[in-house]
Amino acid sequence: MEVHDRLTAVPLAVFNTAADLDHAVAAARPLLIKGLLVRWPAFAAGRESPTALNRYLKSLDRGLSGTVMEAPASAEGRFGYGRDMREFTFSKRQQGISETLDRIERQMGRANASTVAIQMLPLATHLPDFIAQNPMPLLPQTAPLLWLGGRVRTQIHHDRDHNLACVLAGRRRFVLFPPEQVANLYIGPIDNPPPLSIVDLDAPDFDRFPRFGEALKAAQVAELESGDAIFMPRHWWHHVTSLEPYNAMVNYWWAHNRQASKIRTLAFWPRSLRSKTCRQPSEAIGGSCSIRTSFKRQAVPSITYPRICRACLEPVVRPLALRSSKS
Ligand SMILES: O=C(O)CCC(=O)C(=O)O
Repeated sequence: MEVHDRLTAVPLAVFNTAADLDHAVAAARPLLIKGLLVRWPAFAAGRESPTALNRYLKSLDRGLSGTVMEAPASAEGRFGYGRDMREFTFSKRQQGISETLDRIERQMGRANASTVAIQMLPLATHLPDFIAQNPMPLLPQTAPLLWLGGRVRTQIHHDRDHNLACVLAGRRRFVLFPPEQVANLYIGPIDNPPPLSIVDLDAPDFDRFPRFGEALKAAQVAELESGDAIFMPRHWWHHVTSLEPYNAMVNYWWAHNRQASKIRTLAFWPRSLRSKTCRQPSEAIGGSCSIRTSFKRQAVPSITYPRICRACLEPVVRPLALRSSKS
């Protein structure tokens, strides 16, 4: 039995109006919405074949290059930290969208192929006609982003906005953890965004990461087929597995109030740092900080943050530093 087989399912919901989505936001609980996209031409093309969806997307391409991620075959689709937590398993390059779609299709089923993916591509700039042809009445003011690629495994992370993620082709498994599970997820360096968990969800090492078992007790899972969508409230941690050789999704990120969202995000980090202590508080403000993690007792090497992202962390680190210098 695999780890995700033991998890609680994300509850099902029917969304007809923007008000339904507002209720979900207020409840701050994830929901699975089946068949939300069935009227979209992009869904019909995705149902037909990868070639048909690629053909449709290429017909909308305005010729701008976009960010393309690529991980070597040895990473087995895992988009996360490399050996050194300052590096990732994947690289990023600017490339043409149509040529990348062709490349992703060519990689399907090829032995020892690297995993190529378009992630977070703003459709408003790159394929603007997609938006009118595939409208999302639940979020009429929000522009979607495109995620398309092979069997990608996106490591556990969180985002600061609410998310409506909609599968156009293939299948995607989402494993979600409530925000407060941060203490059990073993998050890596926060100055290397987005901070990711260092635990491999597919093969967790419970000797190194004993508290991850607690996180799994609170986790929820949903497997989306083409046409399905998932609502993820902001700050919910998530791991996403693209399950087919070709997978496509659009997502909508939104926050009702950007400023409030930023403040909430800043207020969030002290909770995750609560059980960590700054060894050199004065340096924490200046730029270099070594934060002893709470994992130390479990014989996990402490994570060193070599360069704190000062602008985003100062409001968080300064109170910790002051508290620590008084004691
Ligand atoms: O689909 C993926 O691989 C990642 C998606 C994701 O992280 C998101 O929608 O926030």
